[in-house]
Amino acid sequence: MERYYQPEIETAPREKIVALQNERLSATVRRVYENVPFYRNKMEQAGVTPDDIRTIDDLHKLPFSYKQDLRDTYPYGLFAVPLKDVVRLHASSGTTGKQIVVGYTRNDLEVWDECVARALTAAGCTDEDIVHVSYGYGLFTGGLGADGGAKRIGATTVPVSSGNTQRQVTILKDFGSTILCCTPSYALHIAEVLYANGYTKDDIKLKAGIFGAEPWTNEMRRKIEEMLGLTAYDIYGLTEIIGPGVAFECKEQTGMHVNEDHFIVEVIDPDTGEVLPEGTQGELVFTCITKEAFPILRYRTRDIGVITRGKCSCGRTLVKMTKPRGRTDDMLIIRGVNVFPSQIETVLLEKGYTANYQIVVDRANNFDSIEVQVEISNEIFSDTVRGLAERAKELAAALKTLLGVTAKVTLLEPNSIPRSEGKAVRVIDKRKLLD
Ligand code: DLL
Repeated sequence: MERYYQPEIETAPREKIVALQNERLSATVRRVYENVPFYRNKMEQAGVTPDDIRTIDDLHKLPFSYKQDLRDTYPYGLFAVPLKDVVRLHASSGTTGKQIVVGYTRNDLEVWDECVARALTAAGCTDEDIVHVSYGYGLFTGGLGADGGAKRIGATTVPVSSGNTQRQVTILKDFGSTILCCTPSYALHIAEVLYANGYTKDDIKLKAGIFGAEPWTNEMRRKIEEMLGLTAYDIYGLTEIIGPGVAFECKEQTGMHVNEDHFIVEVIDPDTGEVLPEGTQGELVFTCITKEAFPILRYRTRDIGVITRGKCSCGRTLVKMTKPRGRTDDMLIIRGVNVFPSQIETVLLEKGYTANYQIVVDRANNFDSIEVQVEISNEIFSDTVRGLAERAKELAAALKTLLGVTAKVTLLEPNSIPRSEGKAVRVIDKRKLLD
């Protein structure tokens, strides 16, 4: 039985990882300085030369990179190799703005497969598994990323891509898939369609799910685990760094191990740019140290998390990042109070509601309003009008206690919120249209 566990890296003593990072960082910085005018200019402006970057302690001297830099140099301005050496392009449009493009050499794809193979292995995948990939295939990195990792392990890959949920259910059942890869919101939708067809978790063979690409709470995790009868693992990544596989969860399910031999992670204060100590919440910043085509330096992800280096019961020594609780640009400021959609999700699921919800934010007469729309089950829906009003009141009170702001609650009939086949849209911020 084959897996893809690399204890020489994954459980390496800290000194070994640091030595590897020092060597790879200084080589990467030199290479981009010599090959990418954008980095050379930025470093010159900051008064830094490659000779100044010898170890990871020098990292803070380098300027940050931002999504806007990718837009300004669109399409190929940040590539560090000639286009003829690039064998794959991926792109991401994001929710707003112009799309960004990244490139991979043959070796970059090998590195990527390795990162995802480690993630799948940590979730128990071997060459005997059937891996059902419902992340979208195409320019989005989810589908081909998961696919490459499964292939590296030698598992049987089912490249379904996203969409046509009825067919997903048939394939899961008929092919006997044991591992599901998709966004957590789509996993929940697949589960709904499974049950709507009269089946249960006993009719499928899934044992693990590798879910990521969007924020999700532990309450959502338990819901998916219960409905699909599997263990749900988190996986993190972003197009600009490599795609899925930057960090992955192990059996302990208390955060994700960063593939530190390929990426250096820092946590910074998003307002001042100052590097924060381990254990402090801040914005995650990544530096690629093995990528050839697109080795981005100190990339500001806007994801908010915490990193910790405590001992993990799985034996891995790779630093752990918490589930990103959201993005700096997802955080809603309602009448001065910071609210993350993930906090609302926690309350909804704890109170027994579905994870089919949407948050509508608006502004009238300079007063922000927030409305939480959530679907209720068929049983609750058949309750009396007074019963429903009571429920809405109770939920509003629970939200007020947790968030510190008053939210309007609207209970919706089952199946009224559009289902996601990829990243779920949780927030509709009408204020943006007013600005
Ligand atoms: O979402 C890559 C990916 C594909 C990751 C499949 C995991 C699984 P982008 O489309 O560029 O890439 O979006 C990256 O998604 O900055 C986070 O805000 C968010 N994100 C990704 N994984 C997680 C996660 C892919 N596990 C952006 N938890 C990132 C929370 C996540 N947010």
